[in-house]
Amino acid sequence: MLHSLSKIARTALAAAALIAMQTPAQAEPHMQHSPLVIGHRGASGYRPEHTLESYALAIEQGADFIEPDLVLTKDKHMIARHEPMIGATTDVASHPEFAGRKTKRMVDGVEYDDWFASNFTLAEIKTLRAVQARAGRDTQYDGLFRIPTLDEVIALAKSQSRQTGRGIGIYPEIKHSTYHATLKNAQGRLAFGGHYFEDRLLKTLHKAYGNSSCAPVFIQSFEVGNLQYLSKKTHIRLVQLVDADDVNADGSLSLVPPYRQPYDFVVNGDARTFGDLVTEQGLAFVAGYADAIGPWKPYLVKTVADGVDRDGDGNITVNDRRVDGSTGVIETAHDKGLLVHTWTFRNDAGGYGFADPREEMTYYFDLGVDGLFTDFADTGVAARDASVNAGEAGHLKQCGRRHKSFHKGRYKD
Ligand SMILES: [Ca+2]
Ligand SMILES: [Ca+2]
Repeated sequence: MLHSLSKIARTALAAAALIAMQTPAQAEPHMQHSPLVIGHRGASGYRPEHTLESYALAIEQGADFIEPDLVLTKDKHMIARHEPMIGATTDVASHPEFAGRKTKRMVDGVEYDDWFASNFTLAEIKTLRAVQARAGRDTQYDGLFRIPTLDEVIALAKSQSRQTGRGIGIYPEIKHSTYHATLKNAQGRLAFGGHYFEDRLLKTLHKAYGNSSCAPVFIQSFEVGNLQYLSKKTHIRLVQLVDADDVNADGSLSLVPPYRQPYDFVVNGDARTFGDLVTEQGLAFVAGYADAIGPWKPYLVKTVADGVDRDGDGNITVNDRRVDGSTGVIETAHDKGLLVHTWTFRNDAGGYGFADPREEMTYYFDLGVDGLFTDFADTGVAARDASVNAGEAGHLKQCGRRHKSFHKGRYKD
């Protein structure tokens, strides 16, 4: 009897532990099948990018995910910045105590004369304030907001999830993996070393969310080798970003360095370009290690500059381009079991083929993208709500067993 009771108790404990393990995933209401609105650098159309205030506004506007880009400080903390260079997005230039830190350095084959995050401790970074980096946007918040760590972004997403009753996901990007892995300090030794960044990120994410494909997290990168490395170490969903330099008049992509290839391909002598990653063969390759592909939007929708002033404003701009429809990348990616998340949608720039940013985003949602990045989350939410795909059960369950069995690549076992 005692033995039997203790067995029951053990079973109950095991069941309770299982429920406890499953609870975080089950409690994430953002795992609906409606396509996702991802707050690009927060609500960066309205606030200085990559600040807690920018992320909080994106959440308030209805974003499902907030997007911290990550770089490393001298003392190996992950902070939210779009580049290792911090001159354009902070007030560092107005700090005389840091004037001597300005230096020239190569990042992915391009030389920059700037201040670099890895030459600053986190305590020093915290003395800086963010500024609006894009011309034409509101500068009234310049100098007010601090630079957040990833831990602070996670804490915000979790507290806002509780307050709003919506699960707010995070979408961290590992910036310049190869650069960070090979960066040397003043003593000539590796500042961080190979895969320090990836290992540190996983440690933080697994602690915060667990090692699960149902974690409200996507990890993204423009490089390939780091995602392949991560795919062997985590179930958290991975996103292969696909860049280009520009879009040609005929709608084809312009592939000019440093936007021609993933930088680890450049270093390793792999001749494949970003464009090669979205062919049928390329997408099958990506499906072997990633859950989603994140191509720049002209890879998904072909637009042609044919000289017609479609919006009738007297100027020929990218907004006037003729929209020729899907390139087929969305459909092929879905066939390979990949989600498709695309970027970047801005009310104030780059509306290839569209003068109205809401109409542009609705068009992509209607075509079947599973999510998109926008600087203007409020417009993104309105665009999704206007889409035929809003709130419908998607063709892909976004996590869990069905998700795994669906995959022809990464989860085919
Ligand atoms: Ca990013
Ligand atoms: Ca026009």
